[in-house]
Amino acid sequence: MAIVFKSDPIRGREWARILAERAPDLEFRMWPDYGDPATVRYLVAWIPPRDVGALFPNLEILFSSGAGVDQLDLGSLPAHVPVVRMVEPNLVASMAEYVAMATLALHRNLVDYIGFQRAATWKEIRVVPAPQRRVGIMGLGVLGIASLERLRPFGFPLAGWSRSPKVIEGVTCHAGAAAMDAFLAATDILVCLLPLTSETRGILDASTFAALPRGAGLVNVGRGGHLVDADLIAALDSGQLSGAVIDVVSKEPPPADHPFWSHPRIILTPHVASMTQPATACEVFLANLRRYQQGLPLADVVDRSRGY
Ligand code: NDP
Ligand code: OXD
Repeated sequence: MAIVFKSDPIRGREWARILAERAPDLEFRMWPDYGDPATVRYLVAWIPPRDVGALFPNLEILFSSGAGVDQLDLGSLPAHVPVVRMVEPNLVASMAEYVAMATLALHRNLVDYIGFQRAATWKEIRVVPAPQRRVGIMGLGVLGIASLERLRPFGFPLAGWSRSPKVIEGVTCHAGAAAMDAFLAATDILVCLLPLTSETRGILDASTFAALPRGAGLVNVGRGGHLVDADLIAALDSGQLSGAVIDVVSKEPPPADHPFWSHPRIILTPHVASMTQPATACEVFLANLRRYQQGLPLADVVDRSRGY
């Protein structure tokens, strides 16, 4: 039974070592050395090969090596092959940690203080108590909920927005397009943790920014395609937004002349909010595979009709 790994090769070598110990029945092959394609049953990939169904005619499951699946062209994948996304404890924990870091950076005016330091200016900004800073998360999935839990001890009023209604203790939950403006109007720091779909592409645009209170902050850890870059720059330059922490951009890395590199009110990180860790990813992968091999339903299967 062969599994092909087509993602970061450094972490792939760790997968190979762990699976050799834990699952000797699986023959691990690293892309592009996939051997006899007819023997490949499972594929772990960030971007699968083109025409994967023709290349691996006996493929049974495609595992995304990340939590997001927008990088897969879901429509082009064989309809009978389930797509499983990566939900593993370290990936979830590191996202919650990053969201807490970014929220605190905006809350405690780090964007301003970095500028003041560069200008050798000793200047204080009055501290806003956390109970007066409302944090709203778009996307109440695995990562959105974990991030809210991590933020809870700081005392921010917390809110969230999702497609279907949710009840989360201590979080004001809004659902659906009709509720978006009310959610935004009561959000001082907006965090995007949505999947990128045809419904959410470009959702962080001028109209969304205009619906936020003046001076709000933005954290985008979803995907670059959620954000209309020029609208962010305009909102920052006009003061409608006071700062942004951006982890994902449409083209990664962005070109040298991209305004995010040098904008004084943007903190940019290179898509590192969260990372799949081989040890815990292998555990989750194996548990899921063993369930499947026993005829039980797979966990974390992507709903292709929703796109996430
Ligand atoms: P989930 O699938 O668990 O949750 C997605 C959430 O978004 C759900 O609450 C869903 O609503 C909501 N949603 C989807 N579409 C809409 C819509 N049209 N309107 C309102 N809400 C919507 O995803 P995860 O939490 O696991 O991951 C979220 C995203 O985070 C990933 O897709 C990926 O893009 C990004 N990510 C970024 C990383 C980074 O390092 N920067 C790392 C990992 C992931 P409902 O609950 O009603 O279905
Ligand atoms: C993911 C990512 O989706 O790293 O897991 O972006």
